[in-house]
Amino acid sequence: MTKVKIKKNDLKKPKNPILVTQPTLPNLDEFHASLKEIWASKWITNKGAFHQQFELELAKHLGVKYVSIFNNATIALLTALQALEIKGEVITTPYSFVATANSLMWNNLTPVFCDVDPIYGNLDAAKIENLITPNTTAIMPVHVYGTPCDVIAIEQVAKKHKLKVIYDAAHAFGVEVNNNSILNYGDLSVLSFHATKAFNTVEGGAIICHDDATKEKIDNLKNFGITDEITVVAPGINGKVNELIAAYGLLQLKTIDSDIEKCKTITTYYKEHLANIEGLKCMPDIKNTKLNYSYFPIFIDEEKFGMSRDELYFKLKENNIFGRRYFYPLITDFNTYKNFDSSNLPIAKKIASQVICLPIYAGLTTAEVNYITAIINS
Ligand code: T4K
Repeated sequence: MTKVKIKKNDLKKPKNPILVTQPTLPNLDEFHASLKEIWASKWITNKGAFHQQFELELAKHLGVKYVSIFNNATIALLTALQALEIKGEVITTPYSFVATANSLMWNNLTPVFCDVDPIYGNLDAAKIENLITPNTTAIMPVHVYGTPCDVIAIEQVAKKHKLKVIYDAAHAFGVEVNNNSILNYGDLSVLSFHATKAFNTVEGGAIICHDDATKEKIDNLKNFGITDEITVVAPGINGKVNELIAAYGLLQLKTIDSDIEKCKTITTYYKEHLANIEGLKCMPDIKNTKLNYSYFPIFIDEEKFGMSRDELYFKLKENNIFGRRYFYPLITDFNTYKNFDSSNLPIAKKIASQVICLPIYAGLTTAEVNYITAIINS
């Protein structure tokens, strides 16, 4: 095996910490111009002009029919479940951010945790059917790191058992398979626009749906369930987005494509410079798929690598590199979820013990990526 050659200069410790991610912010002058408009109109929230324009432009950009923007993805997930009137048990993944399972608990639903595939960490579609009971009503998979789930296999099992599918697509902004948005699969998909995501509106999220009746229902639910001045049709929530954030989001659409391109270049660089390291695996490329490259997970096999995942994680920290162990611990390892069955999750347990997400964001410099890979190689 040929390892990458390290030059002495590559190992020079940077002055500032290299964080796992860093948001791109819109041009401040342009944002200021939008703020001036908002100040003049005095319309600052509740479906203003920027809000409406942002939803339309997002739908166009993503190649989907309907977008309902939210103040964050967690509230959007709660609302998605409420909109489809999901009851009983929902099959989901333990290998995700805790918000996925929390959204089920907030709706008094029972999460049933299914194991994941060993390469990409997504819900293993072949293992869903075994977990279906008469109380199962839905599946909530996650396109973890923005890698598409096996949407066709999930659709087949859902159709067969008349289950709804709600994708937690928090990581999947702009992801496409065969030139079709991944958000067009399932009954609903939920995006996150948190500061740490590929596309950010500081905090934010969206539900993607495929018909106008569902869009209207979701819009009502995010506005307390109010349909007109004297009517409340359901115990909705406040999931609204204000005009400042909608204006910020509109500007973000200008730079998202070039940001994704930059992250793609960094991914290629990482893959080249971390190839041929015994016991370190990167995620393989996937054919006909457009990713957003907002995460770069590596998986450490302690025996072959000669160091445990945690040893490497802390070694990187000592060297000013702040990767993150997304998604460790597994959701089922949190105290809140200790009572749910986790006996059949060997793959999820294994990858959660091996993963480190390395820093990746549009502003990460070649010198920084060089330094990170040199430290790992050394
Ligand atoms: N479903 C999934 C699968 C998710 O991953 C998430 C969120 C959700 C649902 C829920 O979406 P939201 O309701 O949040 O829209 C972060 C995020 O807070 C969270 O949104 C995200 N997933 C999760 C994977 O990661 P932390 O605890 O890692 O964030 P924090 O504050 O440690 O930030 C990480 C790094 O990002 C920092 O080291 C530096 C950088 N950073 C962060 C912020 C907030 C910045 O440079 N600037 C910033 O403003 O949870």
